[in-house]
Amino acid sequence: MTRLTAKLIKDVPEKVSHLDSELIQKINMNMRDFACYAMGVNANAIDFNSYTVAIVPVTSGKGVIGGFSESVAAAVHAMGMCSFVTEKADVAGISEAFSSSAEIIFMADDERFIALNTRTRSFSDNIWSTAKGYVTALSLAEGGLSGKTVLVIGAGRVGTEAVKILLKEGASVEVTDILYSRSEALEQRFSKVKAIRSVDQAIKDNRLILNASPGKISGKLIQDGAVISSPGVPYAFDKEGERRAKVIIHDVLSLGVAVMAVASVSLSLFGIPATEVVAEKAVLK
Ligand code: 2YJ
Repeated sequence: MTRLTAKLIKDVPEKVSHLDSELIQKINMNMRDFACYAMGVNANAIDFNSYTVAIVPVTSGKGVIGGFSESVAAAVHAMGMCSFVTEKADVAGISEAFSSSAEIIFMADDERFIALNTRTRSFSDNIWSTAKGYVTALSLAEGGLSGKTVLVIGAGRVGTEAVKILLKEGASVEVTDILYSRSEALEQRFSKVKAIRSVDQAIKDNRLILNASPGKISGKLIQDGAVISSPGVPYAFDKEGERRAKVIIHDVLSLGVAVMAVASVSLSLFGIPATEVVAEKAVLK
């Protein structure tokens, strides 16, 4: 998975206030309603104000990313929750979060990014939440995915989760990746998945696209009227692609964080386990 950089996320706190209007225009829902819809819960049943969320900077691996914790805090705050970044990092930061009675603790190293609910002992995961959010956004923008073919670009961790969720939505899935062996592995694992060797040809042939890769996508390849949901960072599209596509849903961090936040409160309120594996089953019951 692509490691975020300070440059990639520098606009997140400022942009998060515009995200609601952008989402309303594209999928007819603001970020909070969208995240609740993705998790299958009623937004009015959650008292967002009553939650205190701490974001703990983590120094392990490649270290703290400038603005990362603040961006997560801004996205959580935009949903109506109280949020703060702990002064200390790592274990000292976790103890600070507990001492401040934070109910939910967001923290990320280079491998995982989780929201831990300290009361329920459950956690939500960024990979699953991002995949769930972007499949849901694609479905909303398209008016349902059942019986339709969706191309997933990128067979990494988000792409793989997206494939699983798309199959549950009743879509047929094509997968393409610059490493063909990765798409092939998904084809072998799931009977309704077709691996496509040529990334360019796959894009030309498909109107519905979930882009979970970090690569650039030439506008020349995009079909007129394409519906695209794109968690991949950095942003993949040029002006021509933007002109041709009916809609491109993309954000660097906030949508995934919004779904994580709702998933992390879902267990206490609705009995929905918020771990990435179990949540998938519970929500779709
Ligand atoms: O606390 C910090 O500032 C850093 N330890 C944050 C590390 C952020 N982690 C990543 O960028 C991982 N690749 C996962 C990010 C998932 C975003 N979709």
